Amino acid sequence: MNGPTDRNADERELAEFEARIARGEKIEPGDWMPEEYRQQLIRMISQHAHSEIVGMLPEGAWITRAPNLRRKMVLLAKVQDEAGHGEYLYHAAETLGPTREEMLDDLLDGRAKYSNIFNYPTLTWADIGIIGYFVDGAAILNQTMLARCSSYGPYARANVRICAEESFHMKQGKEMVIRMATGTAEQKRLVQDAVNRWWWPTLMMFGPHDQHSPNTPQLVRWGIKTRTNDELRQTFVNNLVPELHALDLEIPDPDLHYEEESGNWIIGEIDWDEFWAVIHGDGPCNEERLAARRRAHEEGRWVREAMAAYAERKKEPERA
Ligand code: BYC
Repeated sequence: MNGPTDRNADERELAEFEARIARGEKIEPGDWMPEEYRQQLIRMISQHAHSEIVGMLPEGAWITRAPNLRRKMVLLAKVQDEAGHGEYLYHAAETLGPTREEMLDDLLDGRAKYSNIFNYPTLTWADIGIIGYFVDGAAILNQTMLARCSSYGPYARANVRICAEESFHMKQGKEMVIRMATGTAEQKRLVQDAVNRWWWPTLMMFGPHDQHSPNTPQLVRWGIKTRTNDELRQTFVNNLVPELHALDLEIPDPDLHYEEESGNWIIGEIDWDEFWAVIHGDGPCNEERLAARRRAHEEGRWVREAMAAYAERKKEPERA
């Protein structure tokens, strides 16, 4: 049990830690940090890493069906970038203690969460445009905040690189949506159908309403998040609605309206039952996504074993 002297020392460390955050300093690996801060970061960064590598799957399914070589090359590059984002993020999380193997086991055993959005199917080519435009657009808003403000150095720096690449991803998706929305009647129909299916799940990406978000107060207190789930969601809606109207695309929300006094587009109620079901493993594609990750992990086993054997051999003294 901690005596009064230990408690005073802990309080002094906590006060100094919070003062560093208030001064805008970054916390670096090895610095003193409260255990809850470390655990919150492991939770958030590992979920983010899992989202990147699971997020490769719905788009990866369309690489062989891209309509031309240019689109195929762009999509390949995007999916490869996402693998890279997973790399930066697993490395950032490893600085806090867990190994990559432990984090991957949590994902493959179904214990870890990853973004709700990747549990929906990509039914048509238009979905690839909408993922870039909506999903990467939502991700950029959230990750720009984390890049600028997250108090943990390795996570903030990983997000700087991720955002640079996400901005290219978003632009290629937006360009596809503009081309399809202003193309043939069939292209317009496909893109409208994709908007209808992806609108609500994208809004859920920002997380539950602030009053139902248990983690936000602690994350804001320690400078990991600087804007709440509802604030970011509102900014996203305000940016996107006029753009969709300009493309003559309908938004599947009969309650959507503009509020003069706040200058906000106000959305109808999100189906939170759907959100909670999806993030607890019961969405349209959860089983399929985890099965694909497990298969990839098994199929890559020989590569990991070969690399480990090679590293062992390199340690041996040179044979004459
Ligand atoms: N999906 O207290 P709350 C990408 C969970 S990848 C699933 O508000 P917090 C991309 C939450 O974890 C984008 N679960 O949480 C990749 C918590 O459960 P636990 C991924 C969600 O942390 C490939 C519970 O609900 N981005 O862009 O304050 C291709 C209560 O939530 C979700 C990141 O991961 C969700 N959407 O806020 C293309 C960014 N929302 O853990 C694109 C980093 C909430 O207590 N993460 N939950 O059991 C964050 O910014 C925050 O963690 C969140 C949630 C805003 C997501």
